[in-house]
Amino acid sequence: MSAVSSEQAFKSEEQVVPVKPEFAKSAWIDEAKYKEMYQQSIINPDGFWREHGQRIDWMTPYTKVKNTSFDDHNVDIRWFEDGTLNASSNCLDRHLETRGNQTAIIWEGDEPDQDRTVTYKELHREVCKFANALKSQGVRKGDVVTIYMPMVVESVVAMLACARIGAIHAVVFGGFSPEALAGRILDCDSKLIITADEGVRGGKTVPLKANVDEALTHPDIRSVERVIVFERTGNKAVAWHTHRDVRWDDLMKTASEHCPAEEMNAEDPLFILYTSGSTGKPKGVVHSTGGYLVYASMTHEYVFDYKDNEVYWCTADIGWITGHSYLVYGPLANGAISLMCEGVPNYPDSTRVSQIVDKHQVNILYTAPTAIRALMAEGDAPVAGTDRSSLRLLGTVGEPINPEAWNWYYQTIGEERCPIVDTWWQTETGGIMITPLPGATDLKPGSATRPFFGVNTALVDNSGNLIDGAADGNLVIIDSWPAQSRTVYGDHHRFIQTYFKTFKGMYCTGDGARRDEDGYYWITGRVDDVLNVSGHRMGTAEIESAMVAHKEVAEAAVVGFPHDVKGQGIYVYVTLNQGAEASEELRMELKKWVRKTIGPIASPDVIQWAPGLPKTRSGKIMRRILRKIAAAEYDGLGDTSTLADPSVVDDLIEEHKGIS
Ligand code: 6R9
Repeated sequence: MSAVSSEQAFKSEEQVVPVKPEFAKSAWIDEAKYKEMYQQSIINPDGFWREHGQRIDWMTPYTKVKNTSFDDHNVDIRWFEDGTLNASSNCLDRHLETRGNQTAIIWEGDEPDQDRTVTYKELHREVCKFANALKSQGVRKGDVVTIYMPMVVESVVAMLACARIGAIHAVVFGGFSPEALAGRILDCDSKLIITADEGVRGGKTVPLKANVDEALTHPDIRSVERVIVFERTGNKAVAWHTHRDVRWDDLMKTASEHCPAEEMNAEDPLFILYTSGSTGKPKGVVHSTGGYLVYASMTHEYVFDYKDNEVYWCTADIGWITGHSYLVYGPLANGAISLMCEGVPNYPDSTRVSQIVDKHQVNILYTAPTAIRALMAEGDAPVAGTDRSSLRLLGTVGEPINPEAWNWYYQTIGEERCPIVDTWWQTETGGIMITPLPGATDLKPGSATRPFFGVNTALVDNSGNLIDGAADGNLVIIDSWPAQSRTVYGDHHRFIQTYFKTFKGMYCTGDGARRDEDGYYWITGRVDDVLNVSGHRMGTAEIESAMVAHKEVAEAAVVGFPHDVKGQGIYVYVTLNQGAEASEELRMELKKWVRKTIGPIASPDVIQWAPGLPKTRSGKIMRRILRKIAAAEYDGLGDTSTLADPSVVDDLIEEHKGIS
């Protein structure tokens, strides 16, 4: 389901915003160059990446480039497999001579009067010290370290310090609940957790350390030996376990500034990042060191047309892939100035984003449609009294952007001066896959446009047959690209099942898309049971299993519905146990229950009581019907005659009318 109705998409297809000639003149890539390089990248991927792999520093240069197989019996993906390198030295050491005193990170706090800048030299020193601190706590090459941190510079230090000594980081978004955190710690067996006493966001504190403590009461977690705690707020009430907890500052006081970077193979894992799928527990997506870094840095430079000394701001949290690739690894590998903001776009008020742009003279802004829509709801207020003339380029990611939001972003924030790159990609793809290049691609609001270099996109029908020309279909990728995820942590079988079995020999994205006459892609949203709420991926199965774990709930079915700000909202149909009373109190309690089990991002928007759910005679819930009812599209429910009891549909419609 997509927030963009087909009518909007149709209208917007007529709107074309051509490349601005003055932009194309100074851009890295113009249309002729795009065509030539794209051709070359698809016809001869080995030659193309042999050349572009050299954009980063290798300790041992690779002689082999591409060695990949999508054969569903034996999926095996290797890039630059005999090369060695270190990701942290690519993000730090190699810049010291040329730009050691240049800012690497501008940190903007939750409150407007708090900020900090860190140069490459300073960041290098911090990372080396913390890498030694990790070693002193017994962390070794290949160990997994869980990072559960707020948006502070130390989170980046922690990630790069892991990379420096060859430990694999697994960042867990600070908005996840203790239970969700525990599940992830268990899955990757991490020895050590890095956290903060509390996080600060939008004027509120987040009890990170207390959440870690609670997570670690899980009876099956035995791997964790240490918890390193960074002091963000200094709240003295935070509990302390002397046998296990260590202060960040105490470790840093004595740590040496010298820490040689570990020599890693290109295929050694750099990190694990958990993401939701359509079934079961979240998957630990594993990314490599070499291919990932080449691709993250190349996309960052070309998609954002990044030039030296520009201030680049990606608003994503480091707990998501966008934070990994486009706040940390891509920009820092390119020696960029990366702005990191602790807060939210509308705190203290809706001018915050524009204020930050002016304050730090931001040139490139990369954010999510949900943030744009939230600001758009305030009209012109978000730009009141601000200038924003430093902005040169805008970007979006995370979900389809509806043309209204696109146009508001373009006109109100960018004053029709800045191209917008609508970037489609996934946790599993590691980097941007379908996107305009701002000096090459004419824009169409709502379309992610064309594939990046080396990305061989295609559409297939439900039987896996390739479809040519202008058409609708399932979006697949035919051949490997360097930043592709290599496996699901500890479960290669699941990796193959999830991505390579649906359409044999191709990577299945799980997204539907339409390709128009110009070859532009329009992502229509997930075709599986994954929701996209405010740009966050969530499995319906995950929310359903949280629901049924409540003692009053017999059955639950979760669907998405169009939501003005979030793109999709969470709609839950609940069948209660015999004797339970369908009260307002219980509704509130169930919402709280899901927040507690998974985290605030999974909080249901609507809970509808459902004495019965529409099921086929074989017992399968017909989600298609539930989606229609949730969207108040009562006509066009399709054929309901196959239902075991068609009358439940009328009851659900009546109940829905009562709610809305
Ligand atoms: C980077 C990221 C991936 C899913 C993806 C798709 C949706 C992301 C999009 C987009 C339309 C865009 N998505 N970018 N849909 N246009 N520009 O978001 O990764 O959290 O794994 O989500 O998000 O449905 O499959 P992730």
